[in-house]
Amino acid sequence: MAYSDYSDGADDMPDFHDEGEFDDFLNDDEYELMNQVFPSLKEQLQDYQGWDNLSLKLALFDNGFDLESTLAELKITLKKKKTPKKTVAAVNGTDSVVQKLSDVSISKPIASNGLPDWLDEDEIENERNGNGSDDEERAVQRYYKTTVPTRPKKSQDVSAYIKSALPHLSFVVLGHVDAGKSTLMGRLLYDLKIVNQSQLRKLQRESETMGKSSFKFAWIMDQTSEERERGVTVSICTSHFSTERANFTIVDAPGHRDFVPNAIMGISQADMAILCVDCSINAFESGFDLDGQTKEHMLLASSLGIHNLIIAMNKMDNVNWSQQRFEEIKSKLLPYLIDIGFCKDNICWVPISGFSGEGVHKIGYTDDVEKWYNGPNLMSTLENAALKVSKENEITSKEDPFLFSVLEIIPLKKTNSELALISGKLESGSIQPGESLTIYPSEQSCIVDKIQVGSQQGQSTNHEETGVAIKGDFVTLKLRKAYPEDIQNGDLAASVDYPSVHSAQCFVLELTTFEMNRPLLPGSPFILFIGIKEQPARIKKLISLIDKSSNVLKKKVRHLGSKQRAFVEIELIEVKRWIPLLTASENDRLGRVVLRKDGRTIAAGKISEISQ
Ligand SMILES: Nc1nc2c(ncn2[C@@H]2O[C@H](COP(=O)(O)OP(=O)(O)OP(=O)(O)O)[C@@H](O)[C@H]2O)c(=O)[nH]1
Ligand SMILES: [Mg+2]
Repeated sequence: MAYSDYSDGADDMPDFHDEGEFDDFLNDDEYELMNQVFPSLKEQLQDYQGWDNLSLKLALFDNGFDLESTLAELKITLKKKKTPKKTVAAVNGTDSVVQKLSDVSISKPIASNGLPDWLDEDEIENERNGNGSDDEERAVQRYYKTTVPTRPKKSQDVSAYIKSALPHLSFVVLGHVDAGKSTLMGRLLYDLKIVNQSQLRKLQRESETMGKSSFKFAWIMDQTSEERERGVTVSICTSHFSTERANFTIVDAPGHRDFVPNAIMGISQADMAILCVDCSINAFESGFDLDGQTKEHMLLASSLGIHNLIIAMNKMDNVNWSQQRFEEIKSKLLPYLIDIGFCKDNICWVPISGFSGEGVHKIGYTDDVEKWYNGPNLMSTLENAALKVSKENEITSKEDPFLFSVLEIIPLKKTNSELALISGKLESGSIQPGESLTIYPSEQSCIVDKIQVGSQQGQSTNHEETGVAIKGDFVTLKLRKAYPEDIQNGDLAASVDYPSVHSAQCFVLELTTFEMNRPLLPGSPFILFIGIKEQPARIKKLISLIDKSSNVLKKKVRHLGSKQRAFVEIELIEVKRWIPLLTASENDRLGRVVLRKDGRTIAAGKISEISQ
């Protein structure tokens, strides 16, 4: 039957409520044809408004799937969009528009009493005077991209450095709201004397005044008035500290369901996770069952490439340090963790009370507890984990290319020296002062002048300069020949000869869906979380259903239901600023994404192919 024959019967067609219903109406041949012509039609109508997927598909159907005649017909009826005004300093055709996420605090500043102490004298003078360049908008051609690396100022042997340096571990603290995450981290910083007695007394007085004395340790991490009044963590709080055996970066995440996007940001910065579990009667159950965040946080951690877990079995004081309760929770939690991809040998279970301190660092277990638990306390477990992670890094850091996630841009007043201070995490490889890097998506090549341990903002015991930074380190880079106004949180820096940082609108994901209320269809919109960025996107095409080993099971896919795996083409929408993309085979952590819709995590995926 000729396709035009169908259009004759169009009068008999039912009313379709959505694209999915219409797809179901098509027979297999029509469906195949539709998938061939529909993407081109959509692309050619990008400059037009007033259409949706269903109306385009109906028009194609009416025109016997003929692209040219459908286009001609639609161009008469649809209105042309107004051309958007381009902002200057657009590189790659990218509009430099302030991204939504830059408003979200990713690390709370401690009271800043001046300028970074490692600017040169003349730079400090410029900062104080606000000297420097004019307000002229910068032109595209001022960005300079090179592919020829520069040599370090004082070249150091990276292997020898890795062997001699203390290991560094970053960990995110996850768990259901009120599980005691911030209290536990506050207690840890107090035990480590990063917070002293008089500071804690002050917090105690202030929290008592507000009738919230049980939050005195949590307030070490929860510093905004909103967080203190509500008694919940909202944004992530980063802190750096050192022990004799290792350097650490804490990322305290919020447990409340409204702030899951911030928890995702925290996970994307961490090497491993502590899951804080409230062992009180019924509390574990309400955090674990139904819509509790225990499961969602663990699913996110596993999907975003975290392999090592410490389960902080917290509030054991509330259950009289009962071994039976400890084992009961473990027996419910462990099968779930294994089911979502964690390995039993990579999970440590530590009984603690963050509030009273037993099992954290300074305060030991009572004799009664030692009768059934003889493992290390939380701090020793963290140090062991740091050694394990640094052993893994030893093999990889030296050979791998330099990749760096920008987490903060430290604001400077105007200078005329093309200077930028950026804090972030080394995701791969190493860097030394004197070496060059390119920042994406603005594609500006800069020279690293100095490297400082930790971040300028956030609480830290160590702001020393270093001659080398390696994978896993959190550092602040002082850059020359940089344009900080075109660097944003979530940008990516790579060695100048790194071949493949893309900024594409479409890419292919190897996707795993979770429990969903509605199936995913071509055109289904969602929010894509990638690193510390979030971006509206939609399903462009369901390519094939696959099994656990990524073997193709079925090529023609109309819907994707809960707990299925598929190759899926994704299209970014409402792009305000291009996102630098890497495939999961280029970098396992940076190539992972999470999909959320209506406040729920619906799927996770690895980028397998990026369209040019
Ligand atoms: N009994 C007891 N109470 C605790 C313990 N740890 C925390 N709490 C209490 O639990 C409440 C919540 O503590 P937070 O530290 O704010 O919990 P959180 O997990 O950080 O909460 P969100 O960040 O909002 O998800 C506070 O009243 C704490 O005093 C503990 O070990 N034992
Ligand atoms: Mg908290």
